[in-house]
Amino acid sequence: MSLASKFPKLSSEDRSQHLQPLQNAGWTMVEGRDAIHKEFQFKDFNEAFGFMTRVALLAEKMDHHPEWFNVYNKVKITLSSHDVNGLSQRDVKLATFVEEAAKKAV
Ligand code: H2B
Repeated sequence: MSLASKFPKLSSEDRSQHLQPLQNAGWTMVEGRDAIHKEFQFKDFNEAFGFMTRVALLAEKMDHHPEWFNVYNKVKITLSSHDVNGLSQRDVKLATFVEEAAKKAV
């Protein structure tokens, strides 16, 4: 079974149930694209890169990778599922983990 059939594009019901909490936490919809975005700021590069490392390990395990950009202590992250050309439950899972990892950043 393909990933796209296991994790289809989020329905509007999924969106109000799973996307709304992330939007309340500061994730925003990307203009012109079915994707979510958030910018994080850490104390310094070490903290930012530690956070990125923890996210990278889950991303690789999930085979679901963020689009991201880092300068010193800032990390900008965009999540979308390329195979469905939009948001899927894999983005919800990764974004939820990203939130936890950012809270625990040291
Ligand atoms: N990451 C994201 N965000 N979306 C995908 O559809 C995706 C991915 N597909 N990482 C994976 C890798 C695919 O390209 C590889 C070949 O499994």
